[in-house]
Order: sequence, then C-alpha cells, then structure tokens
Amino acid sequence: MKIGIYPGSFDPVTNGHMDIIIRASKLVDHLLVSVLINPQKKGGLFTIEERMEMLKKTTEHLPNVEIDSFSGLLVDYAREKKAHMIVRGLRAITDLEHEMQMAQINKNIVEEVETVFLVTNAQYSFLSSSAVRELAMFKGQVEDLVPTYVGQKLKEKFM
Ligand code: COD
Repeated sequence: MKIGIYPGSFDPVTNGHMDIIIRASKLVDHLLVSVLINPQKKGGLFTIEERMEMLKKTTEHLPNVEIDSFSGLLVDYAREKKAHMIVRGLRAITDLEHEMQMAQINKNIVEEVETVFLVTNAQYSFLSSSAVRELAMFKGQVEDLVPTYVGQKLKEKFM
C-alpha cells in the first residue's frame, strides 16, 4: 500500500491546498494530510484542532484521505507512518529554493522517502493562507479562494 504525506500549516486550508490534496490522493493508496504542531510558532489564526476540523470537513468526499497532525521532524513522522512520499505544492520559482533545500535535507536523513512536487494549477499560483487571513481580517472577498466551509469559519473569526 502506497502511503503519501502532504504536510503543512493549513492556517487555513485554501483552494490551492485542496487542488493539491485531490491530485495527490490519486497518486497514492492512502494520503495523510498532516498539520504541523509547532509550539514555538505563536500567532496562528486557527488552532490546530480548528485547522484539522476544517480539513476533515472539506476532504470528507475523498475516501483515501486522512487528516492527522505531527510535531518534530517531518522525516521522523514519515518513517513512523511508513510513508513512501512527501507531497509538496509549488506555486512559483520563489518556492523552489526553500522546497529543494527541505527535500534534500529530508532525503539525506531518510533515503527511502521521496519528495514529490506538484505544480500548482495556474489559477491558484498567487494564493496563500497568509493572503487569505489578511483579506478576511479586513473583510475582503475570500469566497473564491477557500472552500465554502472555511469561508464561514473565517467570517465567524472576524465577526
Ligand atoms: N497552490 C499549490 N500549493 C500550495 C498553495 C497553492 N496556492 N499554497 C500552499 N501550497 C503548498 C505549499 O507549497 C506547501 O507545499 C503546502 O501547500 C503547505 O503549505 P503551508 O503554507 O500550509 O505549509 P508550510 O509550507 O508552512 O509547511 C511547512 C512544514 C510544516 C511542512 C515544514 O515546516 C515542516 O516539515 N516542519 C517540520 C520540521 C521539519 O521537519 N523541518 C525540516 C527541516 S529541513
């Protein structure tokens, strides 16, 4: 059974993330979408539980997708889950340097796990969770950028 991990902050999940989740779920038998628990990183908009709940809701139609969380090193988590691949999304050339560095460090530690890059759908190349948070904070339009359920949660946050 081929297991993939799509790790991230997902604060919150956007349509760009959803596009990658859907495409990645077709490449593996089981896809873990895993939210990083980072105790040092303060100031996230949504709690880990809220992010996971939104991910669960928005991926409930995808039978081979499981929502999880992890702390510590991604490679340790990948080893523990017996994953074959780590999936990352690439939006622009600016993502590449950091992503390549991460992939090479990870490969150096755990030889058997491959990092697979999926190039973003052009319509989402400008899209990030931080842009969505900022737009929502100033009551800007986010309806076309996030799943409907996430749009509701953003509205509630800033009500
Ligand atoms: N279209 C396509 N892909 C997208 C889009 C979009 N519009 N927006 C984001 N993505 C991709 C990102 O490129 C990324 O691949 C993924 O979706 C998740 O994005 P984010 O922003 O939610 O999450 P990140 O990139 O902040 O997550 C970073 C990790 C948590 C994966 C990373 O920090 C990590 O692995 N930390 C654990 C510690 C560790 O092992 N560090 C490694 C040292 S090298």
